[in-house]
Amino acid sequence: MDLRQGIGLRKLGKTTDEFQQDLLSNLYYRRGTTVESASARDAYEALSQTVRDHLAERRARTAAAQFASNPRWVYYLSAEYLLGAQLEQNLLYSGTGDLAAEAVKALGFSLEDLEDLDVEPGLGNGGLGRLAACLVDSLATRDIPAVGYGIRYDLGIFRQVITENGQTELPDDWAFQGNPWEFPAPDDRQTVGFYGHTEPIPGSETRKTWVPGEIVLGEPSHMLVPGYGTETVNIVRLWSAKASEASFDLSRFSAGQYAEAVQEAVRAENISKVLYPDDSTELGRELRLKQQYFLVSCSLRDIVRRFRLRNEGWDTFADKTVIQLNDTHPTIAIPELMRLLVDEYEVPWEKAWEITRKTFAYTCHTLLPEALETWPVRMFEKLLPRHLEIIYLINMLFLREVEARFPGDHDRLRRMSIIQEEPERRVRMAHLAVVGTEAVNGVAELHSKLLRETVLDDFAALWPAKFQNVTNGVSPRRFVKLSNPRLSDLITEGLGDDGWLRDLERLAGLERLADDSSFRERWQAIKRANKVDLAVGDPDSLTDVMIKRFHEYKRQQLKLLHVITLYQRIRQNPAADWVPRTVLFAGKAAPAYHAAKDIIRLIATIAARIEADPVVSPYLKVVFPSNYNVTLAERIIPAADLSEQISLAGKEASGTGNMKLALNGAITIGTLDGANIEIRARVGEDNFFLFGMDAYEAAQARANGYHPRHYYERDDELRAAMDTLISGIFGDVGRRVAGSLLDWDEYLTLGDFRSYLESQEHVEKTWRDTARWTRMSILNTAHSGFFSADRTVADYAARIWRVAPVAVPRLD
Ligand code: F58
Repeated sequence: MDLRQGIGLRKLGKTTDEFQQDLLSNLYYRRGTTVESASARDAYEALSQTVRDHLAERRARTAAAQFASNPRWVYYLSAEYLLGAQLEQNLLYSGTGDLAAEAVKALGFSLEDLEDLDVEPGLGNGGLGRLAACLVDSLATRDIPAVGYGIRYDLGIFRQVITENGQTELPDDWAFQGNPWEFPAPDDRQTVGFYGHTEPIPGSETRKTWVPGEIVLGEPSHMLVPGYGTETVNIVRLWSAKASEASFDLSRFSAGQYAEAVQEAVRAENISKVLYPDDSTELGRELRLKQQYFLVSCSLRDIVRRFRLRNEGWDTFADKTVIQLNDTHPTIAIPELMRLLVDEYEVPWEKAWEITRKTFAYTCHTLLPEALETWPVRMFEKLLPRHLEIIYLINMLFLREVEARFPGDHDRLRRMSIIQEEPERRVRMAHLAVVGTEAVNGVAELHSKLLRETVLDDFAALWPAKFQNVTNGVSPRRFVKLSNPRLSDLITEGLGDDGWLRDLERLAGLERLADDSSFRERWQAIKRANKVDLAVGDPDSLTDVMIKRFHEYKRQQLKLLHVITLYQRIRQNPAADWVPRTVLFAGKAAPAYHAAKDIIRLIATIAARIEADPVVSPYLKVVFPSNYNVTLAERIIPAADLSEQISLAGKEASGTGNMKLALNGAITIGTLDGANIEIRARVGEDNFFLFGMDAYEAAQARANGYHPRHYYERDDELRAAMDTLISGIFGDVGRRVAGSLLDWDEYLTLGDFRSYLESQEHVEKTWRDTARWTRMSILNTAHSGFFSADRTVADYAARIWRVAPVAVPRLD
């Protein structure tokens, strides 16, 4: 029997009866219960295990096929993954949905009941974390041998509760009731060092011994990542920190000081306790740096372990390994690989550096200077003394290279150094990431261009070929098929088959149906039905959604000024023919980001005011559902008519919510920022509501001195909206928000106000012509095929990773 080929595996139920049998066996033998006494949770667990078995069997075959082909592996290193709920996805990807529905019905439950028990692991903040999840999905769908590495935080992104007082945060103990989707792999546990000191190795200039002062264990567990319409099942491997035995102070234990004895152990396990809820602004917390190194050290040792299974020499390491750094959070991997190669495996420094540079690639996700990570040299020195030495050496050799190219240009050396000197010495992680990688990419055309022209211009001058663009994408399975089943069915009917789910450009075939009035009516009826399901407002009103993290650069405050203006217009002229609107905001603010939390609170206050106003409330409603996450996004996106993408141009790296909404037939109102530009280019100018300054105009406006009062004084409606805030009728929070817009506002909100309002008037005019609106909606979907994460992964595979698919043979 050839176990490697999976021939020895138990046959899994492919008929309703067989599936039922498997489910019952899980109920009896794994849950230890009976049909009569099974709770919904028992049924959920047994079902999850049954579905998981189908994927596990494919996983076994995948591992065998991938190992046999000895490919170049893609290792995706990311501090965050927002995977979304697993049950529904895994039912779809394993093709067991119908079997499961029947089987659980016989137990007295519905699939929907059980799906409600499926908790999403919120192991990320926002776009960056969700992108990681979409990319691993597409890697598997494209049959690319890959492993995603991350941290298994005990507490994910906080649960948000919205009241009239704004946002409050509660802990997200997501795995409290267990997580049926993960496989612990304690045998692959790794040991991670921190602190301590280094010692020279006699006879070697570059090698050192690091003697850590603290040892922590990393225990992996993995979640299965199935591809869609293929056999491949990859994994995401998540690390949990565990105390090593050495961290229990045995002398204290035997002296009866139990609490003191375990203190160290508790400290060790805190490393993977909680996800930092920051978005785009960094706090220089040591625990966060510890998390980063913990992820990196465990993952690199695992990667090296996998490489060494084959007994190949280090010469082939980079041919068999590419490590993608999802932003700078895992950048310590660069000095860590150098340390492993030079100190532990005795590879000469030059050789090790060549291997390292060929192994890594770096994706940048921001343009905000304050979001570029730097760490105090002092903290680094204490926590990772050997890594700092290696960084110094990398920097010295790098600066020599710069000096050779630009002799005597001291200012350039200062700007490009990995070490920032003023006002305090810090390690610039983005510089380290550029120096230590073969490729650097931005996440949308404009973003990649601005990286080359501004933030990383000196590096682009030195190494122009290193800089690339890979525009983001999203999973059409999760964000169309699963979230919008009605629309998916109509698309499949319109195109003749469901091939679009693996080849999203085929949506272009819908174009010819945009002029078919009966197709349009069905399209529109689906949007309405989705709004009825969402149940936040009148399904016939224009559903205007702004769903994303709260950040001043994203300008929720601009949307709020629009809402206030609409409120005032309606009050002044209640009898006019108003377009009814439901404005939906959703999103979290970093708990310490007071300005963003003020905006949330102001929205909640104004929503209540409008609700209580009998004159305005028939036409305008503002809703703010709590706890925006992947699951909630999947409900809101299918119901959206209008997609708000209104960041100041030059600030949003890409956006991915913009893509999900366009794919679901929402029409964008947006600036020329991030991927909005590419969306507009594809769906067509006529099917996109454009407003505002472009990135160059915004930069110029800022350089020439932006004067918000200029706009305030010249625009009566703007002044009226601002004056209501200033008057204090919405409390101090209104005053504070208005104040920040009238002072120095980095995001030029008032400067774009009039253009935004005019564009919104254009929206309303268009909305009144239902046939025209629906046509635009269909064309948005039809021309958004480019924004599939499958295309993103194909781009990375061809241009950055240079990897090819490995097909996993089917069983029968
Ligand atoms: C986002 N970044 C970008 N960062 O803002 C967005 O434009 C882009 O579409 C997306 O990445 C994917 O490329 C983002 O989500 C974070 O959440 C970081 C979390 C860790 C601290 C710093 C911000």
